[in-house]
Amino acid sequence: MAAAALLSSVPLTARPVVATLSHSAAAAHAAALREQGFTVLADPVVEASLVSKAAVEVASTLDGLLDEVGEAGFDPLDQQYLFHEVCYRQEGRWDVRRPSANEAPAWAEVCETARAAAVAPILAALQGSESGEVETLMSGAIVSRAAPAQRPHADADLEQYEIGEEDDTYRTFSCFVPLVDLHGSGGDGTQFWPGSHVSAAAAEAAWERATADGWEELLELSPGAAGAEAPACRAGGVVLYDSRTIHGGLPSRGRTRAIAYLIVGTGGAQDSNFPPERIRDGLDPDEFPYWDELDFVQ
Ligand SMILES: O=C(O)CCC(=O)C(=O)O
Repeated sequence: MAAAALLSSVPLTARPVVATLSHSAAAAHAAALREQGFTVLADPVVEASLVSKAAVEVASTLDGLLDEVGEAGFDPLDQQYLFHEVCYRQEGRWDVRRPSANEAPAWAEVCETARAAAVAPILAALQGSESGEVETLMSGAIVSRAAPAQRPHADADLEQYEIGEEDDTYRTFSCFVPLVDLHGSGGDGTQFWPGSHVSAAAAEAAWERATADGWEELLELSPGAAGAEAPACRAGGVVLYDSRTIHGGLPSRGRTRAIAYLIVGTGGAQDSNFPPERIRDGLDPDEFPYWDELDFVQ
């Protein structure tokens, strides 16, 4: 179903929302989330001017952090590091923790708007009267700059599959709000393996297929060849996925690609993607590997 058809055209004035979801649209997104593990609001939910301001805040936050990482004695581009403020897990792809709303007001507003306009109504439709509090667990941005394809993975741990099979409310979800247009399988967005979230066995099978020998070369030639879907989404739209779904970032296409995100949990499920150690904690830079020393990067 085209995402545009899932949006009603009722303008809201209280928040910088372009359109809000009707009940039937929320139900359709909930069904996609339940069956495929992800759903997409391909047209903007957040106003373009707010998206542009958030993109500037994300870029300046990352640049400031890279300076700090360098001042602390690390190589901000060539070493792998995981800090409370920023994780550099894979070359060219940073996970930046969102600073306070005072420091990055537009970024915070983008996340809050997506939560109110998309996440809350879709999760209410998904979990109905069983739904308890939708807790925001984390908020940040993924920025890729000349990144290779990301190894497909799930964000959930094994416990989440196990408890989640017994308890339909025990879930975490990521809400991505791209700050640039994502152009689908030929672009530099995120690809998902539909249906891989339903059990640990399904996730493992999809992961095996997705990371079979030569997966990176295959992806460069033909994204989606390994059974994945890479949805297009305009800047300010939403890609909402169940953390158990196998997914991975596509290679960068000669530009900076920023995606603001929030992670929410229901039924008491928790998630944290940043460690407690801070850039200025005095860790020894010599203990951190360089990219060319690493054979396997998840
Ligand atoms: O960069 C992307 O498109 C996805 C990022 C992601 O899944 C991650 O960093 O875990």
